[in-house]
Amino acid sequence: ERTAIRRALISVSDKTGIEDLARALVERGVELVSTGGTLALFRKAGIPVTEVSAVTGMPEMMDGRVKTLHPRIHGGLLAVRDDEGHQAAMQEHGITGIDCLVVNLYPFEETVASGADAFTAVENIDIGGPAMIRAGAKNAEYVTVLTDPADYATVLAEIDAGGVTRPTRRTLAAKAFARTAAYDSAVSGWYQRELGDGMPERFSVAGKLAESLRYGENPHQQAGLYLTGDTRPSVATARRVQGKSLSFNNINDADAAFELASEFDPEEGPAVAIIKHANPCGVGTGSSLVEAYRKALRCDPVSAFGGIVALNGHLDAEAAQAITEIFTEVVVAPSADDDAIELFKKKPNLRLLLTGALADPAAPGLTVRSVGGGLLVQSRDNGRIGGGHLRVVTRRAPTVGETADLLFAFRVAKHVKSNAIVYAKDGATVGVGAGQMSRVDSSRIAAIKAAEASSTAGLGESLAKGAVVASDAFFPFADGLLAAVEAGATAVIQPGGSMRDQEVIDAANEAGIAMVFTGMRHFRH
Ligand code: 93A
Repeated sequence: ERTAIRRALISVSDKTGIEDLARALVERGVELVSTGGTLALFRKAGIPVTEVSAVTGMPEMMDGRVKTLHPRIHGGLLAVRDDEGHQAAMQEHGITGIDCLVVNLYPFEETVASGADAFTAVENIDIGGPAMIRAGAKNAEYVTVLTDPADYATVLAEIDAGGVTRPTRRTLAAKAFARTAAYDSAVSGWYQRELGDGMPERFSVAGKLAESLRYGENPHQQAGLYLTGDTRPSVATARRVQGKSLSFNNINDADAAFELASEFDPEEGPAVAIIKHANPCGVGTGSSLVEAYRKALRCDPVSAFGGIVALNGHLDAEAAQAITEIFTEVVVAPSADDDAIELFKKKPNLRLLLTGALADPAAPGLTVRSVGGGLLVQSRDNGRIGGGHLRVVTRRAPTVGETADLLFAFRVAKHVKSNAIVYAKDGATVGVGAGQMSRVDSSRIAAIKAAEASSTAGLGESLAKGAVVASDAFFPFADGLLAAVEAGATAVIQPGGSMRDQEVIDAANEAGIAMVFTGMRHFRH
């Protein structure tokens, strides 16, 4: 069951650990064959190696586009060693078996992530590498395929123990095909982005397991975090500065928190979002992060316990201090002061994630969710409503202060599970109604939350008094709006577009409140 390695082809872009591996193989009597750059490195290191062109009898040509694409290489990888016909073909055409293939690919994903132009991206689509990987992996019965430096040591140890075992060859083959699948899906994804917004004819998702998670949404479910290769700032790719690993739910909530905080341009001032169960239980803005945090916390301090906090700016010690005053699971920020990091050390259970920068809320991209038997794919909700999009539909127009709060509330509502109703005042949420099957229930819940927050804060009247209200979708009837009016709201923002818009507008006029339509809906399920 163990296969001996007599001849290895090495062709790598990522040269990590390659010199040591090559040397170790040569010491074990293995003949090495290599392509241009890899060969040059070995020659320089004094490691004996045959150039691939000496094997193929053809020069590497077309700027390296054709180096290993040759029957002497692919025959050597694909030949069934104990098949007489295959043996005869090898004899006849001067093909020698390749028992071990060490290949990693042109760095296409990294090239695209660095913002390279289309020409450079295309030049970095590896053709010969994946072809060899697939050939070797198809013939895993005889060939050992190494696509990851992390596996070099295992294979060397097995060679020393008498040869590479069948389970290892098969495991490496599975990994090899996963790599070429992910690679092609990265190429296809890039191409689709180049082409624009339309939905692709085929959609594949490929990710690399970054971390096995302790369990999924519930303890009886298995789970893992897979990276798609998208290197834009995100929770999935963030650096964990302290604390134990994150759970499935933590990652989901931290992602929601980070995406929401990223809606608020730091140039317009600090903003903080506190998330529980993927919904914001408070969002605040202010002249400092600590002020923004305190305003966010005031909205629903009970739910904020054990929550996830995301900030739109560099975490300072003052904000860090305030955050540690209640139990918080995870804090996400683009970056943090040493003082803040030092302060968090006193709370070893608190996880700090640094993303490097904020996410671009207007960026294009696709979102995926699985349904039985398929995948639902859509372009991400990168719609953003600004002052210029608002259409005043009531007799009274909102004041300047109301308008600012209306835009703030609508931006928050985009990140609240539907049906979403958000009350806001002075740049902070004061009541959030999320995830109800009826809009009027969300409206009532938001008002109740506002009243609770007020009494917790020791205020005489509800924070909903004089607040504004955002609704993620139109009010189908006047009742949801009336619930808001009853609670004391003075202005409303909603997409509009209901058959009964006029009824709702009439109710608003009667109550003397201002209402604006955005023309854009922000469902989120
Ligand atoms: O341009 S290719 O698609 N054509 C090929 O025939 C070929 N063979 C190997 N790219 C090809 N490779 C790739 O070259 C390997 O996958 C590896 O990433 C890279 C190593 O090149 P070098 O040894 O010249 O640095």
